[in-house]
Amino acid sequence: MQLSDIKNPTLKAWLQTWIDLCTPDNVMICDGSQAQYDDLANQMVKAGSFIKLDEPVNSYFVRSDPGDVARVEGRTYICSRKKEDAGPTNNWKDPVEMKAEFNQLFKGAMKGRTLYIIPFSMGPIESPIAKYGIEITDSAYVVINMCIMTRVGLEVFNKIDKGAEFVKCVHSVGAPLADGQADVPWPCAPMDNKYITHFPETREIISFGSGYGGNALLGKKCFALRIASVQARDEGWLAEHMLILKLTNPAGVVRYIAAAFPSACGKTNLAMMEPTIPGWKVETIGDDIAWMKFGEDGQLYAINPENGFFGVAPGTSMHSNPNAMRTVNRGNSIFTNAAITIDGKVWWEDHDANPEFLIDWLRRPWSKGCGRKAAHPNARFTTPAAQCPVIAPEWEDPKGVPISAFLFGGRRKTVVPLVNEALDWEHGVFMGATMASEMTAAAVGVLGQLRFDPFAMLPFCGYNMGDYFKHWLKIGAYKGAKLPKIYYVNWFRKNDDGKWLWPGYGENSRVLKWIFERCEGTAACKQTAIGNLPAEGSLDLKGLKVPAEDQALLLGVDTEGWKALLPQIEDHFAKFGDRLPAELHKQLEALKKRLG
Ligand code: OXD
Ligand code: MN
Repeated sequence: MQLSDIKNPTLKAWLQTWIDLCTPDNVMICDGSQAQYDDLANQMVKAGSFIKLDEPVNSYFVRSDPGDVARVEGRTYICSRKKEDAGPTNNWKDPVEMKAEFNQLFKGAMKGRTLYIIPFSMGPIESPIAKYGIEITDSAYVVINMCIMTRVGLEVFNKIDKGAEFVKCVHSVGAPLADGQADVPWPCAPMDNKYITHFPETREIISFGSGYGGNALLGKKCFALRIASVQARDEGWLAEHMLILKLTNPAGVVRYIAAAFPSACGKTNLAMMEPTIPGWKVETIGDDIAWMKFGEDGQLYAINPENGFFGVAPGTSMHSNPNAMRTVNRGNSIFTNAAITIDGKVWWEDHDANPEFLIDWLRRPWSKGCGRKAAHPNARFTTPAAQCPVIAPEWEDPKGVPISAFLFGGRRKTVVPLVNEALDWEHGVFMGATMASEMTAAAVGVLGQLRFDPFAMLPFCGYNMGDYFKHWLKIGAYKGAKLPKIYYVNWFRKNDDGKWLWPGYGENSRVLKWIFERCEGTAACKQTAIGNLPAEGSLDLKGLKVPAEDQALLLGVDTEGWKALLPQIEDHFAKFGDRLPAELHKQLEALKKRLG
């Protein structure tokens, strides 16, 4: 397909404006075909950016620039017309000024490069919940990853021709090539010249200077969360940073659960887990993002808008996530910032292989016991969802799957129990609004620092988070709604000696079982000051050696610890000023009172 074949006048004019500004050497339309994908990957191998792996099949190894390894929240902006619409948790820039700056930055930015046009669908293309986008990029790495992570195809142009809305996504690595200048394996711009910007009113995304997934694969965080959260607010649905899993009990009864955890807190592991309790089955619908709309029956139906997994590699093993290992081992995957063995296989910390020597992600020789990490802690695999051995057969059902429960959680060494059921929807929204977690390597920042991350959406909400809380409350008031129950879970509790209290991974199925049985109305709970905790004996701990004193910490209320958290919650809420819904103040006061 040629540029001249594009008929839609709005699309044509928009593309032409960017082509004129960026002055690429070539323009190519991506059709999502295997032939195009292979061709681009081969070009990347020839250029020295990709290494083709011997194993798994059809897979590539790539190292980024050392300064371009994670999402850059400090360089991420919501360019709403009014600053207060971006809210206190987002960086803001005036949209007119930002566009003027981009007119300079993008001038000739793609010189020496190809401008790729990627038509993509978020969600199965025929789903009433799906949305479409067009990404312009000058990075073949981005094209290849978008082909795994989204549904790339020329049918999207037909949808746009028929009047479907599309999100305009523009990306450049921000590294034009002068005549005769040699390229580098991973072109990008310096940190203070990176911009990840969102224009919520006009549904546009413009990203400059980074090739890292969360900054450059614009279908993911930028569209499916930041822009989609605004669309969801305007249209009455939910776009959330949530995995979706299917849970089947031994009698064959199915329930679907969606769970919000901050980045690198185990969403992929939970979505693909192998339950340790006999007869229970977990299958995957999605591992990172859920889009949910009310069905006619009043239930919330969820789709996974993505087509692949962009998972954190370090820590992934046959122990922690055997199904993720099986998925990547089927090939067709991209490994970014892992280490490579002498015989051409990928490796990362906690990988099941035990090599003596490696070349690390910074191209340095590495030997076992040298004391350095071989892979970057945010090394990633990009792999097709369809090849996950536990992908649910209905994962692409256009109407989505009905959600029975929402889980919120994060990394909390102290205070927060293993599982806690919200007293009602409003209390559940309070739980989501007060979520906090210790920071991980998925974003540039201070590792381990506790930060409030409401609904795991702190870096991803495209508008004022006070209004976002209001939107969740409004969803709860939807006429005829059969609302999911809400739970707060914490797999990461430690004792005073720093030892994990809960084994996690497949054993988390015990918590899922309790939640399932709460939804069925068959498991007992005890009402406490903080919510409904499992009643004595109702959480299945059969065959698990968790000492009684650890159980008491995991399943009890640390009243003093909760009281100590209250001032922090007050400070957190104060940030939202009068945009914080009164219901959340009321919930905080009620919690204080219950704690005594
Ligand atoms: C991700 C993230 O890549 O949350 O999913 O950073
Ligand atoms: Mn994520």
